[in-house]
Amino acid sequence: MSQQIHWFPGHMKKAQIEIEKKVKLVDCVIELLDARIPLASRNETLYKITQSKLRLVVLTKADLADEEETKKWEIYFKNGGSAVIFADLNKSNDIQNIIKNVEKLGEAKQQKLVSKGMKPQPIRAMIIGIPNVGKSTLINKLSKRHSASVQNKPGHTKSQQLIKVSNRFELLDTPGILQNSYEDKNKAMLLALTGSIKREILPTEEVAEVAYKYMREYYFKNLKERFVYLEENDSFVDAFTKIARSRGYLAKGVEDTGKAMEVFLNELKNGQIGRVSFERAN
Ligand SMILES: Nc1nc2c(ncn2[C@@H]2O[C@H](COP(=O)(O)OP(=O)(O)OP(=O)(O)O)[C@@H](O)[C@H]2O)c(=O)[nH]1
Ligand SMILES: [Mg+2]
Repeated sequence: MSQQIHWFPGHMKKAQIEIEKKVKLVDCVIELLDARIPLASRNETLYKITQSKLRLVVLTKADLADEEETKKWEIYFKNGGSAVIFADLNKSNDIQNIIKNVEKLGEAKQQKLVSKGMKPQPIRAMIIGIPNVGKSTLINKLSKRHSASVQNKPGHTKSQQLIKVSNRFELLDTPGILQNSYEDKNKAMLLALTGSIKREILPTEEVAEVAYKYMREYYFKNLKERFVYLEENDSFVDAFTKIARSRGYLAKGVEDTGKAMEVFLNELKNGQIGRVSFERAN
């Protein structure tokens, strides 16, 4: 596990410099983390740049994560001193909850201004997060103007914009940023599993093996529900041979396990193999 993964496109380096400048303009950061991998989806560089700001941690894609684990993660972040909520960004209640929590963080600023006889100012927030955690989705929902483009691909957003959410809440959009190297290959693996780095960066077979063994250990029920013919002691090779056979993926008459792995990883990423958390809270 000593191999390092380098993936840091030029526009991301530029964005990091941009964020360093813009962070001075905001009171608060809304840090989006993927609820399925709350630790691996935190960008430490971003975290450090924004450390002095008010922070709302939002565990996104909670609809795809294991509810029990998410509850534990919520406690974990609370214990670390952050305001934290989990959200399905496609649910309007959850969006309202985000707005409510950001406005709550802004109350102290408002009261301070009012007590000095000044006009209350909106809290200015910026969204931070690695690619694919839902930044554009959240901006779209908050602005209701569908001004930020949303796409299920890492590194899609490349520019920044300012959006007025309410009289009490202004928002600065920022693109996703990744660390330039991963000493921990497992972390890169987790980011590939959830779609925050391109999967081609790691060999499909390696990612599929890790994912399958993890699922077999923690979520065999989910596996069994989708692939009824799997048994708990199936080896990695046996399992994907069975999946390929059952789905009719054949190459020259032989089970195409590579195709089965690709499909498996896609279904896993999209929640078709049930709710899964890839990092455990304890
Ligand atoms: N199930 C689920 N899907 C979500 C949620 N939030 C976002 N998505 C989906 O995740 C994908 C990525 O969302 P984006 O909003 O484009 O993510 P982003 O952070 O802007 O990504 P970059 O622009 O690449 O940095 C899209 O397909 C969204 O529909 C969520 O809470 N639950
Ligand atoms: Mg985006």
